[in-house]
Amino acid sequence: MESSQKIKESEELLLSLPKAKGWLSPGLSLYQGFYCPSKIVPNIISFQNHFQAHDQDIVLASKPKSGTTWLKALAFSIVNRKRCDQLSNCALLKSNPHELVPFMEFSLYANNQLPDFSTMSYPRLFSTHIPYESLPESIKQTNCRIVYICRNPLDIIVSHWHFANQACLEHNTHWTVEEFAEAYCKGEEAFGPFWDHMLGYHKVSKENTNKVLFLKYEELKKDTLNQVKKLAEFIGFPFSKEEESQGIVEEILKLCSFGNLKELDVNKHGKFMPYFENKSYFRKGEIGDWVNHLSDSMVEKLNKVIHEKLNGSGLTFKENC
Ligand code: PAP
Repeated sequence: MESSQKIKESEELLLSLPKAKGWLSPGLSLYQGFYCPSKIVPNIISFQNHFQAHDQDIVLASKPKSGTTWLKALAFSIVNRKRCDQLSNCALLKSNPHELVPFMEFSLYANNQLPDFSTMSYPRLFSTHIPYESLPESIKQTNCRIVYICRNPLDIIVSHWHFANQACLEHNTHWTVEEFAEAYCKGEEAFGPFWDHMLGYHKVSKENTNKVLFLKYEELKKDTLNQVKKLAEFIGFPFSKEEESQGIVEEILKLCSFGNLKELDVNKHGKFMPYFENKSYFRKGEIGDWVNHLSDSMVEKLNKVIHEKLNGSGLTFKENC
């Protein structure tokens, strides 16, 4: 349990932070340059103050709706493929990927709890939506590895909008897709601005290829086999020639495929957080669904922001035109 003094300090800090409207009550707070759902600011502070990374740790990082659930499923099955004698016994069949690879800020450090890591086996798999700059120092200083998954912002917006409206049904609020996109243009979105989030991890992935592997949802969709092999190698669990010839890589792709995960009982009916049903993490799983939801003028506006903010960085999204 976090000390009462620290809890009081976090609450006081939270009150002092600039605020923005967010779909998840009570909105967003600007903390260390990023907009964060206000209710989890204390969790982030606690994570920053207490977490001690180990060299073998693997951290999966992303902006919401970039492919986190898929990446969790893939990393979990890659790391555990030898622990369960057959992939058909894999825990993924019984648990949502978010339960198997917990979020630091939403799960492990929630409710003023300090997690007990003693029962976790190595390598430990964690996830976070926090920008690189705000990660605890020990994650940056140790040899622990970070895998970042990025996605076309237009698809992120549409995916997030659907997710929010589903969750908001219980709260009687409704956001139009235009309101959502406007908020993204201003950077006033969970863990945004999205450009700072993406560029932070992108920069480190270029400077230190051993530290951050930068994946794109679109590339993972189009060339899943090679991207998954790259992922396995980066996290220290490469596939042997023998495994490749036995078709283990393909088995993992199938296990973690959208169609397979979506149809599992646990993902059709379970709940992993109070508002969010497991099924809300599996909507369409496609590239380019934004064409069905964003107006031409909104796309133009978003593309202008994307171009201005990412210009010169080497990070581009081909699918926007
Ligand atoms: P989170 O950040 O809240 O965990 P995240 O998993 O990053 O969400 O994003 C959800 C998106 O990934 C959804 O996209 P959509 O709304 O455009 O459909 C979801 O459908 C998609 N997704 C989930 N699992 C998979 C998968 N196995 N393969 C491909 N896409 C997936």
